Amino acid sequence: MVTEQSEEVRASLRSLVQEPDLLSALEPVVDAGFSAAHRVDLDATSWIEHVPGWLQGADHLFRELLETAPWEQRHRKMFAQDFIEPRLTAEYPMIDLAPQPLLHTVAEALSEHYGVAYRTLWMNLYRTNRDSTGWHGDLIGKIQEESTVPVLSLGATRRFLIRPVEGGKSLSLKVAGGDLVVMGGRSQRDWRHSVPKQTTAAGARISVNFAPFRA
Ligand SMILES: O=C(O)CCC(=O)C(=O)O
Repeated sequence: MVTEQSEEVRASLRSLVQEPDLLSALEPVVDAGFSAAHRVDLDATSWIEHVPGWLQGADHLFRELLETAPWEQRHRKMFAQDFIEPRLTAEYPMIDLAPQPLLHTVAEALSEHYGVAYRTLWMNLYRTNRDSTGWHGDLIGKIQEESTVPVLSLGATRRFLIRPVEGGKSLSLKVAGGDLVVMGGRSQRDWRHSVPKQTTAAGARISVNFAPFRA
């Protein structure tokens, strides 16, 4: 269920935007050669790739999205109860229409490199260390056996976990602003990923998640 941007959401965005301006002096540039990419085979048919520092000067995009994306608070019904999701969410169903030109550049670089035409994106805003995403596979996994899902991180460093669908040991990546994490192969079917809450303080983080279509 989606609600309109409430005064509560607007107030929490204002408080984040008012954080001290830590904009890096670096202009935003993507590493089109993916030179720092490190791929891990999760099993014979699934993989995850971490590209540290893929977007140089990522603070500019972080700030722009914080201020201009259509953030909203979503709710979920589970067992007849209404749960407030522990994050804010925003979507650009058609990347071509997103008002931030850098998102177009990023999508084009990802499409070129991974051979997938990324046309849609959704974003999560983790306001503090208490915001999170629970274990899940993305909806594309219900439609395609194999997929390539890039997630661009902006802002604070958080842990990104992935573990087999049946449970067990998870692989943990420490993901910083400007890093790219890409899940490939059958990872949306056979694996589950999450961004857990943490006890140590963390500032705001935005994840930008790309897909070829809106699932
Ligand atoms: O925030 C992230 O890094 C992952 C987000 C995610 O898994 C999702 O929105 O489906």
